[in-house]
Amino acid sequence: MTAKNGSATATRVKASDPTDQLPRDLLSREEYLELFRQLYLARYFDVRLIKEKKKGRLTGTLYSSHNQEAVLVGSLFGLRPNDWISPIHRDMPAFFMKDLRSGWDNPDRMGMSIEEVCAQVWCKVGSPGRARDNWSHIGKKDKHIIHSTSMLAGTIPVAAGVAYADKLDGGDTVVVTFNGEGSTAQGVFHEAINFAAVHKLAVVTIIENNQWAYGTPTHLGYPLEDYARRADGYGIPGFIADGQDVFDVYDKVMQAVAWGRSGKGPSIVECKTFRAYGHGDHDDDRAAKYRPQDEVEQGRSRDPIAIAKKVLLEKGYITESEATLYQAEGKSAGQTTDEDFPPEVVAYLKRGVDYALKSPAPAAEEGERWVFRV
Ligand SMILES: Cc1ncc(C[n+]2csc(CCOP(=O)(O)OP(=O)(O)O)c2C)c(N)n1
Ligand SMILES: [Mg+2]
Repeated sequence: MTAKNGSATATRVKASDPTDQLPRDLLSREEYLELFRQLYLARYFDVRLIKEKKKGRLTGTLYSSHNQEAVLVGSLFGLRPNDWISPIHRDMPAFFMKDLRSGWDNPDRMGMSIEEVCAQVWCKVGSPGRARDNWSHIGKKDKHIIHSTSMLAGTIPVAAGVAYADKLDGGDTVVVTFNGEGSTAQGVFHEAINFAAVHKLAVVTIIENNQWAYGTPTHLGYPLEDYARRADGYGIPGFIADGQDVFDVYDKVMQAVAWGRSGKGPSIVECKTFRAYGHGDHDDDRAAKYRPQDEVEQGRSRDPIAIAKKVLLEKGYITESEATLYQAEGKSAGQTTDEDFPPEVVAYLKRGVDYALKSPAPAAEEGERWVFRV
């Protein structure tokens, strides 16, 4: 049994030979610090958009990933540039955080630019979706990002297809799909993972178990405690990660990725986390009523930035005074200031926001583009 949103380390099926060494043990001090910096970046993206909307400079619904940043950062960090991902509504930072390790400002890296993602959020001409939507209905084939869809779990069959094609071509890329725990009840979730298991496809299904699917709590969505047990039905590994601990997420996802890359097939990684706000910001007020206050306080008490900071301190990778420099942890968007984040993080987002604000909206005639008449 694992605690809800607590430290969870059990692996139901061993994916690798027993060894004392964890994937994180191979990371350098600089890589630890980069993981930490990326947590701030994902948090600041969220905070900044909420503030822009409050200022009246942004419209459209925001689906916050606040408190779930370790799932995104830890899952993406160890991927190769050519690996594929399929993010959904909860994972907006993933579009620009994919392959960030190849250089935040590297134009050739295999991820979207911060300018593109901000243009998408502001519905401007430079947006991948050409202003048809302000959020995650985007993808980019040449950057190996599968187009996101609103149909929950709908990208897993596409991921299986991509992995199948790559396998037929003799490749060894891995496809990582992101899904909420609620989406695991969809029929297509089972069909796609079953297909991937039968054909031993390198598909890693991340289940972001944030305890809520809109207004439905997990006990009304699944009768067992651990969603990783979905894996049992397909005979594939089901890992459980503490979704608040970026290093634990990294370890589990890297084991799943290694399993897939070596040709052994798909796996599931359940990351136990907690949704900080409403389903989207339109739901914030309702969520404050349908979720008990003490549950929310407990769910938000283990901030991924604070947990990573403690690890860095223990390892001697940062000093006590460096640890107090930026203090975004434990604060909701309205409680933070730019001083709570590293200046390079603030500057990076500013670049995207400035680009979006000064970009024009697409011409009205564009509305007919991609509209097909019969
Ligand atoms: C097939 C399908 N059914 C219902 C919806 C409406 N819907 C959108 S998000 C959502 C909740 C998703 O919960 P979960 O999968 O846990 O992801 P989370 O939002 O918690 O990250 C629902 C019911 C949908 N988009 N697609
Ligand atoms: Mg959920």
